[in-house]
Amino acid sequence: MTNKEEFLLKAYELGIIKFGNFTLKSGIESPFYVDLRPLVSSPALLKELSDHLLQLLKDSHYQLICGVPYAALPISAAMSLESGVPLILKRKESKKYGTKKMLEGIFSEGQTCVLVEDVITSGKSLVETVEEVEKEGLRVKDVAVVLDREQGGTRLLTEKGYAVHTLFSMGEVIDILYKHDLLKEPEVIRIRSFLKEKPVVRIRSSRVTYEEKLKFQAHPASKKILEIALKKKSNLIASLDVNTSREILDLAERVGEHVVAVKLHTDIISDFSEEYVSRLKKISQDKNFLLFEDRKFGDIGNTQQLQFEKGIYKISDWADLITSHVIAGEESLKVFGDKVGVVTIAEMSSKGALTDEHYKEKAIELSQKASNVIGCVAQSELPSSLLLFTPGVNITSGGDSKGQQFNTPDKVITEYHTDFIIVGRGIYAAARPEEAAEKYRKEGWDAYLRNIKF
Ligand code: S5P
Repeated sequence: MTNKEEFLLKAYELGIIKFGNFTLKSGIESPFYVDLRPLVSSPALLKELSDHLLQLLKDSHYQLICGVPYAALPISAAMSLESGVPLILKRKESKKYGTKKMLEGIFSEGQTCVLVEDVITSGKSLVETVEEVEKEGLRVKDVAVVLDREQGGTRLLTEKGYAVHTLFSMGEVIDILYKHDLLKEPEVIRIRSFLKEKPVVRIRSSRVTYEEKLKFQAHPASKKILEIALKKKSNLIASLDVNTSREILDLAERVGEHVVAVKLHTDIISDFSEEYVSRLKKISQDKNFLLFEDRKFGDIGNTQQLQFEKGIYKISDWADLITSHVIAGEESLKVFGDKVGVVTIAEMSSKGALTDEHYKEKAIELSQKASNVIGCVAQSELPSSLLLFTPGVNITSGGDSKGQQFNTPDKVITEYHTDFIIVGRGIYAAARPEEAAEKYRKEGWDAYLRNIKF
């Protein structure tokens, strides 16, 4: 048995590869799942892995080592300790304050840097990382990868002129595990046919289409909003932040045909009544859009439940979607039940918002666990299992005098992969709201189409 084979068997015992049915970040169903993070629990294996990778790079020249966050960070640190080649750290996103640095550590322009990645699939995120490192003035020629899922990534990087050194391909892993009786023949056949049928997941765009998203939605509200989006060719939500029921009903009539949902702040209406609710519901049925109450709940479960079901507004009686903060924890979201689609607030659009990276990560984690959460409000990309709702959208980018920061529809759809743009003043404060809504609908949909074409 080779050293490499021995290493794989020991790593397999740690649980780095699992077989079964898994939904990947991209929404694709995969018969296996690879996660190298358990390796950090075995210093001996981590050291062995770093030796193997350094061996792969023995003919390459490099002055720095950089791991792609997060899984490859301990691997690259071990390689640095073993080889004496200094490490640099790449941030997932540049610091918003202070130095705004993308890379941490000491380096100078023109130095050669090898990139280390745990698993390569389509290669798209790796290409992005390489380009970001190059933007900082470093030269990248070699990329070391522990496992190649054989789904187009190596080819993409090679075509771009990088030398990819992979320790294992998925085919090799299957062979080794089969040889040692750790995989049975039917499983091997299933995996091989998966690798054959889906050789390339997506190499030029990682944007998941609405059709693809629709396939893996479990909640009726997320299914409904995606179905409406496809039917109306719209990813627009109009936020009707006006104070009277007459104005809301009038706006809903005018913009209804262009939108997937109308977002409301019911507590700013001066003349709320049950009659208003039934008229609004009727318009939403006639024009086929959802009612989205932007209540931004943020209390303990018991209070949120009372606010949702009781009082004058009885939100639970009519809202298809609601927003909620996650500040009170997982249990507090359960009180909304499974009928309404909950959209959590992971990141806010206003200047100086406290929803930093750490908060956002926690909010996403919690949202992924909650069965009634269909997506998040955020200003950056989310895992594709959650729908991304982005407010602070206006064709005239800039902001207002109260902290709001605007981005254009094209920017949020292209850069954040936003699923639904939320437009308030851009529509309701326009001279002709129906024309403005049609304009935002078209801009939003065209930007989406541009992004899925490859
Ligand atoms: O972070 C956020 C979250 C929300 S839901 N930033 C926001 O602006 N919103 C809401 O989106 C806000 O309450 C308002 O109803 C709408 C934006 O309106 P606009 O007039 O600024 O487009």
